[in-house]
Amino acid sequence: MTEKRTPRRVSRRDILKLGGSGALLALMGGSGLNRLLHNDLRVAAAAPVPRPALQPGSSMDIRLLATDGWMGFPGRRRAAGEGIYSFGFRPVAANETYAKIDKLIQKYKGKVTWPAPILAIPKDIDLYIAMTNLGFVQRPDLDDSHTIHWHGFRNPNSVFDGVPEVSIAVPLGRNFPYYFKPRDEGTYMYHCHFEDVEHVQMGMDGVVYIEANTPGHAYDNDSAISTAFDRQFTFMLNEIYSHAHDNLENVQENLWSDYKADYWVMNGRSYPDTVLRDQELPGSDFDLGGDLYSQPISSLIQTNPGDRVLLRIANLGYEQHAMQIPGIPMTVVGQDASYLGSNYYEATTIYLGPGEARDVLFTAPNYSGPPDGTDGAGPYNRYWFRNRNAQRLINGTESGLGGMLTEVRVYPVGTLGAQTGPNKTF
Ligand SMILES: [Cu+2]
Repeated sequence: MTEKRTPRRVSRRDILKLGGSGALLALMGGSGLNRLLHNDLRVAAAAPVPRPALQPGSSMDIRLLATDGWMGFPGRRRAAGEGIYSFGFRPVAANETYAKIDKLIQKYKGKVTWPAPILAIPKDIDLYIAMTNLGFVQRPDLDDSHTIHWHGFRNPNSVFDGVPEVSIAVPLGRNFPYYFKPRDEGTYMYHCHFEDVEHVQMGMDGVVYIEANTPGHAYDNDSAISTAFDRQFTFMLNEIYSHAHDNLENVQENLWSDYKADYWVMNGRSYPDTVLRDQELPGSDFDLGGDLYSQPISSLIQTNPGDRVLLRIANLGYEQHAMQIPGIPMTVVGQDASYLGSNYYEATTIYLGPGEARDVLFTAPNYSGPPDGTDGAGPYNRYWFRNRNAQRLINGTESGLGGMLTEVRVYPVGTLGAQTGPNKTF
């Protein structure tokens, strides 16, 4: 930062880089302070994930890798070389949590997943999320930093808040361990906050929720309206402005004020891909031996009659979305990770602005034949969980139904066993 340069225009990207490199600290304090802080950060980054000794079960280690890759949609299949270029966070297997960065680059660079993994976090634990910036295969010229910003989280210290202008960003090829102490249960979202208009639209976002201490409830102390549930499903709502993705892939400038989405997605897929189970997405075989996909999260809702179904819905698109399940009334019990208590409301349409979340419960109706379809679990009645705006039920220029749409499948009594995890389909 001390080298002499010819003056040039300083972009927003440059300012963010300064935040990530510690130069911001130099501006704020003396050089000795800066050296101390900067060196400490380097030591922290070199260690796997620094943590104090803790009781077993009271802490959790997660590692997320930031990189790029391609996503597949109807009309834009990766197998046809037409995937949509994206950025994102992907998880690593538990035995790779402490792996060296060069190994991770070899194995995962360019193998993005979208959305970022669902993080289901117990309340009151010590949570460590190590984020590693692997860089981009398609854009080696972009040395962007990344951050993790946990949207709506009450963070006592901005160091771990991930807003690069007032905090730390993770430069290319580096690690940073984020620390969180989740005390307020509910549904949140997390995303990269570096060049955030671009990086969020490019795919660096996911759902994180804090589990209540009361098993099977979305919130503790929920006497005003029960939040008990039998099954839960998370939904990350987004739109895709594919023109911007194509511009980034091809090193073209992009005018974000021209934002005009042409795909509308839940959990990184548009209908009919949304109803496929975890490993059925077509054209997804370029990834790691075919057992992990770039868009691994199914949006299919499967339930027995009478089950209480919890929908954790978050919106990190740039449009407001209005969601409906025609034929099934919904009860909104939580909003932006807060229990609504006696302010809960019944609704046929759920409105979510950008950055908003809702916890929604419904009781699955009875199964009444004849079936609307049959899948591996058996015959079912079908309901639609969809955006009420028909112009968002399309895929680009493809004909037919698509977009922000999935199915609720209700089977005869006793068909499904207990759910083993959020969004788990059978
Ligand atoms: Cu980023």
